[in-house]
Amino acid sequence: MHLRPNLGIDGDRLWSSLMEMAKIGGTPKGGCNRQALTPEDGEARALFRRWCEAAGTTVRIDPLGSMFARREGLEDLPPVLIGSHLDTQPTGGKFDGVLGVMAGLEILRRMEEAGIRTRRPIEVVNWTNEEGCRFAPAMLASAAYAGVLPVEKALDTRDIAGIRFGDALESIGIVPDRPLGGDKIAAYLELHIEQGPILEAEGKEVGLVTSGQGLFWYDAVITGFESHSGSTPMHMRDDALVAAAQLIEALRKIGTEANPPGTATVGQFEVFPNSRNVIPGEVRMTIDMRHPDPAVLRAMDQRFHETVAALQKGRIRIELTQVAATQPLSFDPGMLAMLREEADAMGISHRNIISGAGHDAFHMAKIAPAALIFTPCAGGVSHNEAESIEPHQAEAGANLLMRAALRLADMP
Ligand code: HGY
Ligand code: MN
Ligand code: MN
Repeated sequence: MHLRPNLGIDGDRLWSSLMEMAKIGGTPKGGCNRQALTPEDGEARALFRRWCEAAGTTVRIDPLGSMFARREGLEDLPPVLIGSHLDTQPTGGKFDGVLGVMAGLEILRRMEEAGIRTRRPIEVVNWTNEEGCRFAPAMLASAAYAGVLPVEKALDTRDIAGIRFGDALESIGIVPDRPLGGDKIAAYLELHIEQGPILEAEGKEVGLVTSGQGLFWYDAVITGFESHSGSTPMHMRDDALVAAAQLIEALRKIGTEANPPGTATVGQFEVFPNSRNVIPGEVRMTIDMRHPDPAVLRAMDQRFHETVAALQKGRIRIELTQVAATQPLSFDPGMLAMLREEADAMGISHRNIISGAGHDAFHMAKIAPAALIFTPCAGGVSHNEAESIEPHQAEAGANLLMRAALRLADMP
């Protein structure tokens, strides 16, 4: 067992890599628009590959484009994976996902320059399409890796413009050279910003995620009957937009009135024919419901379906397609205890926390001992160009991630 020098990451190098990566798809308001499999994502992947290869690792790509930067171990044992994602929301921030991938890269760089070789290999993963904004569901590639989403289904998903995932992969020159999933892994670690206000409000340096909310996603197509806005009497209408508005208000109540409250959101919305003097004949919208308790999430889902049924009057029809059904999950208590020990050894403040957002770690927890570490973020703001963290917060999180990774990678 190596007695490890009290190794710390290079916080300045981590921060400058974050700022460098943020330039790719950078927006005028200081955020990032680097959606999955766009040319910007392709540019970010090329930069990440260059950095990983310069840090002495080999980079392999799986059939869904996820990137695995591997540092060999002393023995050919199942690896420790450190992952997150480089794709962003259309008006995303600089740190959602990117912090975890850059922190993993920093660990590889630090090990290379310190000449550290752990028993087990360590692989840093950039998961394709974690956000789920361009292609649904979110966490698509880690779901396929964990065997909960068939790879063909993933390759056939289409974005709002009808572009197929598999074709988008090819369009940015991705050539897989590694099978999907498959080999056993020893453990999975992820560092991510909290995307909520708790750590900052309590002045805690890191959050140890005990469990994550479940999430149900639906696409809804609401059809009514198009007709003239001026000559159609109110009592003779089947207005798809009015039905959509009633469903949106019902969802707000479903989220608010759950006990304890959950979340319910309509994020994407399209009206057809979208003409000011035509009664809308069709609305396409997305539904995102979440709750940490499986029974309450089921009850929310039940109430949602009852609402949909009740709205189908006259010529109003509502067609639902479920695009995601991730159950609430709890993380491995042994991994949490290890993180607590390492955080205490570092003398950093921490608290247990539930994840409101979904993460690739949710799927990886199904196939290996997994842990998710949160850092504070300003005002809890995320999925917003104003998302921001402090360099010392990134450093503390990355140091805990490295201690955990080195300890796990040296386990017998
Ligand atoms: O939707 C989520 O929670 C994540 O941002 N993909
Ligand atoms: Mn994320
Ligand atoms: Mn996100």
